[in-house]
Amino acid sequence: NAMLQWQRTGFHFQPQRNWMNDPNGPVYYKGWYHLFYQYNPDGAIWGNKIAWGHAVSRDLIHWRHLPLAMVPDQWYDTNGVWTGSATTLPDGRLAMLYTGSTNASVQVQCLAAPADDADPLLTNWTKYEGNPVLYPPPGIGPKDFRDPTTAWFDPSDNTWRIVIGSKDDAEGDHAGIAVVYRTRDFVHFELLPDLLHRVAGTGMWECIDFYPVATRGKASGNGVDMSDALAKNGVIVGDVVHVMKASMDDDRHDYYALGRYDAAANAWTPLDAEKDVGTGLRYDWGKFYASKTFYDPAKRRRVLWGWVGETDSERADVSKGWASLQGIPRTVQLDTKTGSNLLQWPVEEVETLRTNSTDPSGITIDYGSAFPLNLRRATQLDIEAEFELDRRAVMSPNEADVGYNCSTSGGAAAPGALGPFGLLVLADKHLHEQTAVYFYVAKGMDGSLTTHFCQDESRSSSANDIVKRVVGSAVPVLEDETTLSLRVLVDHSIVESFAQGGRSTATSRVYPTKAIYANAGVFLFNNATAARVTAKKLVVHETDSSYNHDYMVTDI
Ligand code: DQQ
Repeated sequence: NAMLQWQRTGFHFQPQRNWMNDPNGPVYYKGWYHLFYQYNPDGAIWGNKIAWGHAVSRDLIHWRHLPLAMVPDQWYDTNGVWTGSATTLPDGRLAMLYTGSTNASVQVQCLAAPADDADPLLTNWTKYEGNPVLYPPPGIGPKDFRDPTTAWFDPSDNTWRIVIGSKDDAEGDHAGIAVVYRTRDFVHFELLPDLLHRVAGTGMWECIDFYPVATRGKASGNGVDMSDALAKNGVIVGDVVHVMKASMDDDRHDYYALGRYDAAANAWTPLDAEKDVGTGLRYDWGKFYASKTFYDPAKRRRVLWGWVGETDSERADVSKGWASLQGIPRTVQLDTKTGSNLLQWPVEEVETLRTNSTDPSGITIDYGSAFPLNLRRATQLDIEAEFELDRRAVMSPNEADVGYNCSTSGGAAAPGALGPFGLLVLADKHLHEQTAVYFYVAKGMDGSLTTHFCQDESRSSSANDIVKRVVGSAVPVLEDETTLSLRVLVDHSIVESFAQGGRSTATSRVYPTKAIYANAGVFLFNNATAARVTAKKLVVHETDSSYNHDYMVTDI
C-alpha cells in the first residue's frame, strides 16, 4: 500500500518488509557492528516461525541487510528461534546463546557459532549438534524460561555466567526472577543455588540485561565490559554499580534499577529498595521493549538497542506490509551527578546525518502561544532545545500542581501555572495534528520543584485505530541547573525524545494523516499561565536518510 509508505523511516533501523521485534545478539566483530533481530519472514505480524534477521554497519547508522542468520529448522527451535545474546570469548571468537521454542513449545537454550570465524560479516551460522544445551529446571514452567544474557567470565572459579529470566508463583506472589547458570564450555551448565534477584508482583521477566556502569573518574564516561569488572577473588574491580533490566511481560515496559552485585554470593541488591526492578525506573516512558545492550570495544561505550513496535492496528500493519522499528542506538552511562539514574543518548554517529540547520535560539513566548519554526522539511529532524522559565514566576510563593502526572493531568493542552511548554512536532499548520514534547514544573508549598517530562500523542493523528496516550514521568533537575533541555529525533512515524541530557526518555509511534511530507512542521509552545518561556537554545537540524533499505549485501 503505497499510501502508507511515508511512515517508513529515514534513519531508524527497519527491515525491507515484514514483522520485526526484539534486537538480538548485538556485537562488534572485526570492524562491523552486527544487529540480529526477531523477524517473521512470512508477514507483518508476529508468528510461530520467528527467525533471526541480520544486518551489519560500520557506524551503527548505515545498515546493510544480510540473509537470515538462523531459521527454525530443528526440533528444538521449530516454533521459533527466539531472543539471545552474543558473548565475545578471550580469543575473539563468538558464542551465541538463544532460546528455542521446541516442537512441544518448551523453551530451551541453544548454542550457535559463526560457520566461518574469518568472515567479518558472520553470514552463516552453525547450530551446535548437541542442542539444546539447557532445559527448564525443576520448578520453572516450560514456557517461562527464556532470553539468555551475554555471558561474563568469573575468574574466581574460571567459569562463565549467564542470566535467564522467569517467573515464580510458588509463594503466590507473582514474582519475576533472574536465575544464573555457570559453564566452562557453553555446553554444560550448572544452575546456581540462589536467585540473582526476585521481585514480587512483577510477573515474567523477559530479556534480562545485566551490566556494570562506572561511578567515578574518567572511566565514568566510558562503558565497562562485564568480564572486566570482576577480579580473581570474585570481588568487583573499580568503581562500578550494576544495572539490572527486565522487560515486564505484564505491562510491556523495560524497567531497570541500579544495584550492587556480589559475585561470590550470586546476589544483586538494589541501591534503593523503593526503586527495584519493575517498581521504579524505566528506560523509556513510551513504546520501547525487549531492549539489550552490548559493550562496544571500538569506542569503549555501552550501547542500547530497543524494539519500538507499532501502535496502529494489526490490519494497518498487514496492509503496509511491515511492522516495527528499532530505536536509535543509545549510549548508556551512569548519571554521576544524581547517582540515581542512567543517562541515555543517541550515539554520536547520528550527528553525521545532520544537514541544514535552523537556529532560532533566544525566542521568548508568552502564555497561550505557539510559534511556528520556518523549516524546509520537518519529517526527519534532530532537534536540540534548552528552555528557561521566567525566574519571577518560579520564585512566586504559590503552590502549583503537586499532584501532576503526565498521563492523567490533561496533556499538552491543559494549562497550568508553570507548564506545559515545549515543542510540537509532526504538526500541520492548523495544529489539528501534533505530537507534543514538553515539560511541566510542579511546585510544593515549601517551594520545591518537580519537573515532569511528557510526550502527548493524543492529537498525533486524526486516524482512530491508533493507541494514543500521554506518557512520561518526573525527571531529576539539580539546584544549579537553570535550563531544561530536550533532544528530539523525528523520523516520519517515530518521535524519540531525551530530556535533561538523557535522564528520561520517551518514544512514540505516530501516524499523522495531514502533517506529512511538506505539510509537517515544528512549533514552540507555551501553555503555562504564570510564566513566559525562553528557548535559550533551539537548533533544528534536518537529517539525511541512512537509506537502510537500499543497501544490499552485494554493495559490500
Ligand atoms: N520476544 C521473543 C522472546 C522474548 C520476547 C520471541 C520479548 O524470546 O521473551 O519473539 O519480546
